[in-house]
Amino acid sequence: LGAQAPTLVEQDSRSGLVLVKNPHLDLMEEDVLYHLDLGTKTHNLPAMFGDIKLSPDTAIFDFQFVCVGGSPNRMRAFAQFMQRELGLAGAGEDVADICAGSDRYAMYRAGPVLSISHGMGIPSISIMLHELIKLLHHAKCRDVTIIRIGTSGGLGIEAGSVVITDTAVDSSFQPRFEQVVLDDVVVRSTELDKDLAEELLACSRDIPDFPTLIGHTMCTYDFYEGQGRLDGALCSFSNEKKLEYLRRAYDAGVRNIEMESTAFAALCGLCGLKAAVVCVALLDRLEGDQIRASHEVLWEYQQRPQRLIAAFIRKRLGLF
Ligand code: R2B
Ligand code: URA
Repeated sequence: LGAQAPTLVEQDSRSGLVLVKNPHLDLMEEDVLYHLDLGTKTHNLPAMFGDIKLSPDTAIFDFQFVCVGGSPNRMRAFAQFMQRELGLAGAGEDVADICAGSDRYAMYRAGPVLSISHGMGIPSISIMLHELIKLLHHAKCRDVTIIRIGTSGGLGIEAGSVVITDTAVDSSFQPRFEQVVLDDVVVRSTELDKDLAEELLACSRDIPDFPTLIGHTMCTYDFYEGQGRLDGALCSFSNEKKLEYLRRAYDAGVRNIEMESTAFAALCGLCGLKAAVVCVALLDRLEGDQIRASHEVLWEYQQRPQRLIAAFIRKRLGLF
């Protein structure tokens, strides 16, 4: 799978730099990151995104954490939460949207943490990731760890559980992502970083208030028919067929279902970025299709991946 696919970009294993392996980019005088409203001529990307100091007394941290998630508001709240968690100057104040000139995506920075929204579905996250990876390359960022924090439908697990993905699989439970390139279908591997998943699971043991587990995550192209829901505008299958499919998914190791993980794993993997997917389950799909929990309950569920990632980042930075 991955070995046959062309490597477009990769993080250099010695320098830790993100290297863009697209020969065309070198020939371009300027790179406009259109959907982020950033560019190599209009912005000083190394100054905006380079190494940072947490405080005047601490060393420069030569690594960055990039966190991505679907909703712009949630990713702003996450940046504010990280500002407080890391004791950064300006904690409690509003954070500025680095992509304010574009209403496609929102991006916030809290010290060594970049928090970016990616919208819903594979096409939306793919566009964002191409531009984000080029941004990390232009800014000369090193040793980047990238984590998707999101929501999902659980499979045979309690609502509110947090799933750390070991492998992202497609609707046939295969660890692959198919990208159409010109008129070819290129198959890419969706393997994620196993050590990172274990490190995250170890962090979860310090947070006893919700269950956290490692499992496969199924990624679909649709929320309704694509996830076997009976409550869309169209439905051509019975409740029995739906449950038979979801039980097969469970038996194949799938513990949650969402809409971005295969593309995220494939792109980040080819780029050599260490990547993880951490999603809370909003419901158990073996019990129903509609998300009926109150706003308060859903809001608290969505904090859970954020709390786990905050614990992980604090630990990595030596701030216990
Ligand atoms: C999880 O939640 C969204 C759909 O409600 C989608 O972006 C996903 O992956
Ligand atoms: N997101 C999904 O993609 N599916 C769900 O069931 C819930 C959230």
